[in-house]
Amino acid sequence: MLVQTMNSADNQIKKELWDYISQWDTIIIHRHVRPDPDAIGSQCGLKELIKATFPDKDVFATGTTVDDLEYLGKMDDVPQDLYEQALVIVTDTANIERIDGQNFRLAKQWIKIDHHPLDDSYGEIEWINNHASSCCEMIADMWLTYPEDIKMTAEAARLLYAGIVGDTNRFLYDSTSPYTMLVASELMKFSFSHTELNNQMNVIKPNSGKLMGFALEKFEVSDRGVGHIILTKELLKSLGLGDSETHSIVPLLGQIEGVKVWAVFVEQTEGAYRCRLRSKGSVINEIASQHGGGGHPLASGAHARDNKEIRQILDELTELVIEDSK
Ligand SMILES: [Mn+2]
Repeated sequence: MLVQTMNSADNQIKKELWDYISQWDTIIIHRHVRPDPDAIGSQCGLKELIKATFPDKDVFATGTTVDDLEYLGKMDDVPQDLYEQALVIVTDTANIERIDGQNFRLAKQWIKIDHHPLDDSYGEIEWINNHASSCCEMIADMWLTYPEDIKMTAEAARLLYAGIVGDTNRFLYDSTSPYTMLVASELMKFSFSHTELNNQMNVIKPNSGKLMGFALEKFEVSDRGVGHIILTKELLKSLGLGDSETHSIVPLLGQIEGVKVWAVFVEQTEGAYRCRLRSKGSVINEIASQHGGGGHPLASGAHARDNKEIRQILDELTELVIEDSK
């Protein structure tokens, strides 16, 4: 199979990385807290690829189990003493604090594979490609670059496909490139049901549907096109929802006419908020990093300690939109 990769400059690091992986008998794969399909897909997809290529290796995927994503993969129990002799690989995680499962610190060597702009540097080998739509795209790209060395399976293809669909919001986001489509097309050739997978990814729980209703009704958009909504702990409690179940309203709110940038604030501890920032054009990750967060130019996360900081973030977004419309 001959496929032109988008980033031939990092072919070297892919080779280095796979060679390095091949030297270890025990490999433990971590990913970020509050996982999404890309986190689980890249973690479990990579595990599948390594297991299929090297059946004798012990490969584990570890972290908190998320019931909603169990159709992608279950987490392994990893005895703490295994870490000493193990290689740790972390997928889809920009910051060391966001790694799920702190035992990774017990390992001697770490590898980082990520598509977020370089934030924290950690790991013996770091492979960062912020042109990739998703971490799953990167891992599939590694296979497409060295298809003779890496064995793809239907299950790995399903997992990697899920992460690409998840992180691109079904190939809608700006990060979707022609290469993303090529990778997805190659993965689709394996025998898994993409319709079944899409249906699983589309499922909305009744309470999440109610949250969507609430969000659409209460979402405020300024005449400058800055939208926001605040979800209090009390509201989420009344709907029986946790913070991790609030992500589905984020793309939804961006569909409302006139919205240029938008913020979804979710109350964490009393009066303090986690914030998801999205934009249709203005670059927002600088504002995010000024408020204890960071991320992609058009999709970032931040924190607001109180209502005053919420106001501040919204004011800064308004200034940004005004500046960009000049
Ligand atoms: Mn991702």
